[in-house]
Amino acid sequence: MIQVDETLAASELHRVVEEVVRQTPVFDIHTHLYPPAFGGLCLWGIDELVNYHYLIAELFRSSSVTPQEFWAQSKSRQADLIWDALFVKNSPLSEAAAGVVTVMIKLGLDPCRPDLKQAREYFASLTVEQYTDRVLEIANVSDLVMTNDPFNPTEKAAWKSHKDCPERFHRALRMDPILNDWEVAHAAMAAEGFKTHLQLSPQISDEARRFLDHWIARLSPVYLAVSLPYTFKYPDDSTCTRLIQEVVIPTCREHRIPFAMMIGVSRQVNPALRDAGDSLGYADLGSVERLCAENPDVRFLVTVLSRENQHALCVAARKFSNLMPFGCWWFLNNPSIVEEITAERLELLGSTAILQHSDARILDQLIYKWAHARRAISRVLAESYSRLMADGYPLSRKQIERDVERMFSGNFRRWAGLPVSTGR
Ligand code: HDL
Ligand code: ZN
Repeated sequence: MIQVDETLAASELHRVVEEVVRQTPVFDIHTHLYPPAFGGLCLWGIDELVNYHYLIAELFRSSSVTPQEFWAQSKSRQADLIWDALFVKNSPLSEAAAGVVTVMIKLGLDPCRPDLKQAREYFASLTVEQYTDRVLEIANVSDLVMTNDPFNPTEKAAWKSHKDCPERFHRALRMDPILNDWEVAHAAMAAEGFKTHLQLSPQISDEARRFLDHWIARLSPVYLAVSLPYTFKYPDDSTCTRLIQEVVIPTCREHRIPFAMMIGVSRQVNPALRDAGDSLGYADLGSVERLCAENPDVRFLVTVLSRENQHALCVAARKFSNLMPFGCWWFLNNPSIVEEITAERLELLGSTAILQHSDARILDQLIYKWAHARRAISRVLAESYSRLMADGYPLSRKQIERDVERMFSGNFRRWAGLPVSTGR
């Protein structure tokens, strides 16, 4: 007897969608996280969580503290200032503040305390190894991708000393200096013994490729990544264009790994805020279309920082099947915009996009970033299915499970050439 999968009743749709989205493990394809063995690079606990740069930016709107005064304080004193301004004297209404509340409540901590004493005692009782397993379990994250910057001295030292990196912590080779600041990048490579030079030539491009090959052998990255300013144009007469054509694309082609472009940053509009000092701009997506058209055998992962660009990215992905849109990045990772972007992706791309990544910098953030993302995605997905059912479509739970698994992990696994789970 062939198992006929039960057709869902409209009345149970929202409950089933919420349950499937909650129960489906996610492959988090862009984070700034590190495994416990990486020591100080692995950020966790309440003082790091409250010192997220999103909250630092918000502190200066809710207190008279100046950036200069703030940066002069210790990490715990900084956390106290943020806690008092954003969580005691005001309601944690922003997404970043609400996220801290979600984490605390899911860990059984009281988010209404006048200080961080209880939370600090809780984290003091844990090891980072225990906490890492706990967070990944609560967030239902099966795998995550790191951001590995070979130009960061601390990171370089960690890889040279062969720190333990569990398989579920996949690597991404981040190349910002190469494409955005060749003057700095070529000098750093030369200091490592690569025969690079400010003036590009075929020989210099070969040396830059040798540098990437060296780090690909060390990291086995699932993709090459770069964040690009909103002014990014391709092609033009810039060093960036030449390096994409002569170094990055040939490397992706040879190693058969995707090229991830995160486009739209307006770096350091307010340098006094440090990591919190970046803004955004509207980017030229024609540049992405031209790259995809020129390189049909290369797989591209693209996310953009401008809300308006996200719609254009969906249209571009309809034109090029080697273009994979991903995530609701940075200033877009707010429930109202996640719902809008998810709806336009389902309407324009069906289940073929990667709906979200966390961009978590602190381990604890996985708990809230994925709880909030799942809530927004469930709402929109249920709405899409309910329209189908209203037209008489006989939807089953198994279809929902298949669709969510594809958007939460299968699309990326196939894009990165990783084993795809055999399904349920
Ligand atoms: O360039 C990036 O990877 C961005 O995600 C930046 O790290 C940004 O500061 C950030 O944390 N966004 O969430
Ligand atoms: Zn990031």
